Amino acid sequence: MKKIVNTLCFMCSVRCPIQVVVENEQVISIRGNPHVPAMNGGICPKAAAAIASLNDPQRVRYPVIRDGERGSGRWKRVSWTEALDYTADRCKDIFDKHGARSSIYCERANLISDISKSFQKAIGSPNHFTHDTVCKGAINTACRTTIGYTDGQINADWSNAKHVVLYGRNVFESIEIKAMNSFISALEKGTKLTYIDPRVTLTAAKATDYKMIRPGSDLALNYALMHVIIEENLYDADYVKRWVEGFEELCNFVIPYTPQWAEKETGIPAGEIVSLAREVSKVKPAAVFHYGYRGSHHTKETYFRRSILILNALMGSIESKGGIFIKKGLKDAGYQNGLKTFSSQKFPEMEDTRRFDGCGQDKFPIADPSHGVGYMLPHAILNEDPYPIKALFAFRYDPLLSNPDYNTNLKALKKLDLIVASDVNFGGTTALADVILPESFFLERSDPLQMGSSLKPAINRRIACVEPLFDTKPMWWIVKQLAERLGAGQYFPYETVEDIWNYQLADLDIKIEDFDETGFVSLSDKAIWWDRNDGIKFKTPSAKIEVVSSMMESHGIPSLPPYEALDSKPEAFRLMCGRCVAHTNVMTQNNAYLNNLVPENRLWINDRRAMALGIADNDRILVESKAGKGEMRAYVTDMIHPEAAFMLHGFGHKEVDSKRSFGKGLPDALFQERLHDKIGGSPALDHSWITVNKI
Ligand SMILES: Nc1nc2c(c(=O)[nH]1)N[C@H]1C(S)=C(S)[C@@H](COP(=O)(O)OP(=O)(O)OC[C@H]3O[C@@H](n4cnc5c(=O)[nH]c(N)nc54)[C@H](O)[C@@H]3O)O[C@H]1N2
Ligand SMILES: Nc1nc2c(c(=O)[nH]1)N[C@H]1C(S)=C(S)[C@@H](COP(=O)(O)OP(=O)(O)OC[C@H]3O[C@@H](n4cnc5c(=O)[nH]c(N)nc54)[C@H](O)[C@@H]3O)O[C@H]1N2
Ligand code: SF4
Ligand SMILES: [Mo]
Repeated sequence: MKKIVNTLCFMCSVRCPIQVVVENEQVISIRGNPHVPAMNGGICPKAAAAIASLNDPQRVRYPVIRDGERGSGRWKRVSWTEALDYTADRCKDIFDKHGARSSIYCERANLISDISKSFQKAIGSPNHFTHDTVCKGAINTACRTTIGYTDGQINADWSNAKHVVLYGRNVFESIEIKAMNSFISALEKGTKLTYIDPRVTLTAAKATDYKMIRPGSDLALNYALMHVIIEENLYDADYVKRWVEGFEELCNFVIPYTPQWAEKETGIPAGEIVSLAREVSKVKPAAVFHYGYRGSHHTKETYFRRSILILNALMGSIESKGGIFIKKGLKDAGYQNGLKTFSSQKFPEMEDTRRFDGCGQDKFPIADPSHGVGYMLPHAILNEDPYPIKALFAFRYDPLLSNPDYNTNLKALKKLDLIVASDVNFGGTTALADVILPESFFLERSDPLQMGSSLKPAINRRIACVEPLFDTKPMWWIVKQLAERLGAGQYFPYETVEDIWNYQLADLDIKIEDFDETGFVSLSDKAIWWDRNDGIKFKTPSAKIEVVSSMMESHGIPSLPPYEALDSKPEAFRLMCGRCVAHTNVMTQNNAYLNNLVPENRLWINDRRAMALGIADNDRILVESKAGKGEMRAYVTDMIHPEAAFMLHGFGHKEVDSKRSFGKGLPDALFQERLHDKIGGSPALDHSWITVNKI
């Protein structure tokens, strides 16, 4: 029997709407959900390879308890009851001695995050963080301090922009299908793309103009762009007058940052900086300086991301067609209520509300507690600061490989009394766990509904396409089972996913059957824009775009500190990391198809510098930094700035159960020092220096 299921992908965190064809209980093919025009029926290679992950015998197929040294790959198969009882008993012992606060729950933010946050609140621990903190913590902080929204609450109007400037936002390899499709059609209609990256990526190859910037110097470029825009009166004066707080301070601040000054710091000729400022200004407000995701993670990153938002403010492009828009939700679409959440229930008072990471508290006063500061995990464990951390729930998140400084992460994880992992694969941290509670693969499970805020908001549904192939369970079930055993089951008032859906929809006139035809319920046919003359609801204290941020200043953090020149080390390389089109972060390297496409990572180094070091393409090299050393292969190319080196993130897996990816390449985390953005707390993953030698 054949059936067609509209659901949501989870081969990466973008969660594209997909359509799955199932025949005789087997997934036959996957394509973009045709009911969503921007998907254009397309998916990326990783989604196509989901079928290989689904059927993979190397998945975590049933609950296991560790039966040897951490990481030895020796496991005892157990029933769900045994695994859950064991986990709860170990937790009770630990909580009796150290309190529930000694546990940390980390996860890749996803459709059950509302339930997992409720779990920590229900058991009495303030410690929860999501992958967002290591992905874009500084961007989030920049957005909240400048416009009062998080980066997740804004997006670029890719299809209507006339000029887009991307700083290492490698859209054509580090993919979001809907954005990419919209952008491709805009490019075909003549939209200009300026791409800035020390490395020539696929996006660079598609750009109208590409600038090979010196690594880490984007902030200098932006200050010079502002200098030109202000000096030549290229900004949108009406918009700035209405919406920008601190413009006068900005004008004074950028005086010294001339294009000639920036040329020395960035390597981009002054004349090119002037013409970029003029070119983009011509199409304002249909201009996007994209705030990015990952490129250029340095210790001053919050300032760099704020500078991007300020450039948009000068262009008048925030909440303008072809610019950046604020996502709209149920209330904007005329509904009285939102989706009902579990985390808004009343939970017992906590004995101690100090978080392990000091997020929103002493250490990172203005970082976002709903994301946390995951960077602090090894510090808190190793130094017992602010108190002993004994148990970790690593659910869909891999702190071993997804935090800088692999060796320190490993030491910290080994110090824990209990690691509970929930994964679909044997990942880096999962392989070190005491107990693994395997989740069903996304094609095998239904999840809570997703609010899809956007210009045209919708609610989306993931629904199971096939029955679980192995003895696995959805996370919302696992969490409830653990909560019940820890005496907190009452906060999870559901038995089935239908109960969860009905709970979420309780205050809305929407039925679950409404999702059956397309997989989503559209809440508005028309794009919802606020009036840019008077109706933009910025959420800062001044209700404006704050160049001088009251949130920062009130915590003694300067909004516009003088630029500090980058250090340089002629004998070393600045290590940058990133993704390729064939893999997702650290999770797909063992996928049979994707492993075949890109089996290992090599270190990109500039050809002239390689020649000086006697290194030829594909030679084995020794790479060293303050954090670690290892051997890998060189990729010698003229497509990278001489001061930079680059490696793909996600390789160097040492999990014995993941046989295809075992020992292939090295983790970027091995070389990344424990450095971070001082304000937002996200790791400065592109800041470390490495040396390279031929073996
Ligand atoms: N195929 C694929 N797509 C993905 C993902 C995936 O894993 N695989 N992951 C998703 C996720 S979680 C994210 S966060 C996004 C990431 O999306 P991007 O941020 O676009 O992705 P990265 O591949 O990390 O690219 C970072 C780029 O920044 C460049 N860079 C490094 N230092 C500097 C610098 O100082 N200045 C400038 N201008 N550039 C610099 C690097 O050379 C690299 O090309 O992609 C999403 N999409
Ligand atoms: N060194 C270094 N660190 C980084 C980055 C980097 O470039 N370099 N990039 C940062 C970025 S942008 C991000 S977004 C984060 C991502 O960090 P992570 O969230 O840790 O990475 P992922 O690869 O997305 O997935 C983590 C784990 O989730 C598991 N998983 C996947 N699907 C499921 C599922 O359906 N259920 C369950 N239970 N588990 C599942 C995977 O098998 C994997 O073990 O890492 C950040 N950290
Ligand atoms: S970008 Fe690819 S892997 Fe990620 S959700 Fe979309 S289709 Fe799936
Ligand atoms: Mo990310």
